Amino acid sequence: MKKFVPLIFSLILFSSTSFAAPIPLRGVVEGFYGETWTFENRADLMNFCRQHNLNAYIYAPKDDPYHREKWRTPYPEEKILELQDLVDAAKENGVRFIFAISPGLDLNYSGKKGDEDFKLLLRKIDSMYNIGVRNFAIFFDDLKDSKGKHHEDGKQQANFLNKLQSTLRERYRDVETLITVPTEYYRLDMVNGRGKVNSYTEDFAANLDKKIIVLYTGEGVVCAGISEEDFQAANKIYGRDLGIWWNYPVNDYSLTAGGKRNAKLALGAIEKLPAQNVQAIFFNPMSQYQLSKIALATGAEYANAPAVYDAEISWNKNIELQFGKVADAMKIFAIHSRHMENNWAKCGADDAPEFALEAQYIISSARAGRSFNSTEISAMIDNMEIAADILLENLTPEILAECKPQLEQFKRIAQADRLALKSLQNKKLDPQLKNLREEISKYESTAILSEKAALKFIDDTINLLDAKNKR
Ligand code: LOG
Repeated sequence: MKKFVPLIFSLILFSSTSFAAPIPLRGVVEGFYGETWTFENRADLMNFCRQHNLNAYIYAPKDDPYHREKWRTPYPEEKILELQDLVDAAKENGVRFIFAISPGLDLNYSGKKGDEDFKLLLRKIDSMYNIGVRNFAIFFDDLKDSKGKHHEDGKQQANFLNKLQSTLRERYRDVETLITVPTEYYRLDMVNGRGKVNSYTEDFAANLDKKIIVLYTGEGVVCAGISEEDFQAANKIYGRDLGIWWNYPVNDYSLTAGGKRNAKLALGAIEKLPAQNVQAIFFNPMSQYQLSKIALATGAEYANAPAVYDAEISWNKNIELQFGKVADAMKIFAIHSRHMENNWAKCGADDAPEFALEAQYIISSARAGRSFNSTEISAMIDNMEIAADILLENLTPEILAECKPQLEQFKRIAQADRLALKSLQNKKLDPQLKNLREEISKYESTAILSEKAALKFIDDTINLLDAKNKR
């Protein structure tokens, strides 16, 4: 009997590794454009990572000049001290602190200038090693010119990384494997229209040391999901299992006409990611730190058990954990602000699908001149306004600072929805509705939400009743 115990154990172990094992490297990449997180945010994140069993953080804020634009310039002393605190906090919480440099804008790969740049890069890495960093990443993303073309040589980049990897190994025995993001970092950019792999990617993949971890973002930069097939197709191109840089809940591309970033909050769950063979996953968050925690907490659950992860259950649970008494109000708000979409990006579940369905039913009934039942939508609208008020009154100042414009906009939208419903019931446009819609437009330079649900209901109503009035 005794003999069977280890056998049973290894069977259990085996099945758990294949079905519910965590992704080995899992965490957050602070990799967005615009206002960076504060050092307090980052220190708090280390704690959050421990609580949610995330084990890595990549420091790669695009707008830290010393990370990208002025990558050659050493950090000033006070920044080094701040980073030192962070590295210590990471260690205390069991989080790998991965320091990334993005030198691609003007890096020289060869000749005398190449040697010089290599030395300067090592100098930067040394300064981080001295404060305890043992993990490094070199990123080559976003090097396209205004015509959308890049001029990178895949072989040159790969050799550069290989040389850095071997130099670091010789210099420091305890530095871990490099992580990189290639210049063609999403699958549809790696291949031409006929599906043939581009020469850059072919050269980069063929020459890069097999141990170096390569991150990619899926089929596109910001995409709705990565199916098992998508993932296998990308792995095939690279001849290795890729890691994932997941662009949700990042919202730096949610630009308004006024050029402001972060107008829409991504408050949904992480969803639609592969369940098998993922070796590394990093979630790129919003500049709004506290509110990124909803998606990040769900992402942590995914990363710890990809095969059994359920986005909706996780989303509900984590909002309850994070928002306690105001969780119900938060859910009502967040469901209207989770889908991110523009002409090149699409991610996150649809906003308020139940509202959208009800609204569609009412609009089509009204258009056909049929009567309709408005009990459901009426209750939803009331709850939206109540939720906005509860949150405006009860959220902590720090969280409120991240979403006040959006909450106020939510309230305006709810009020306009009520007027829209009334107009449809009376078969006559309430004169206030257009004013309210203009007011909402005015604030759209800072706050966007529910474009295809609660906001659409207002526009659909105006279009319908305006057209009727004109006839
Ligand atoms: C950037 C990233 C940015 C994100 C979303 C990668 C690898 N790089 O288009 O810094 O936050 O998209 O806008 C990116 O995703 N490039």
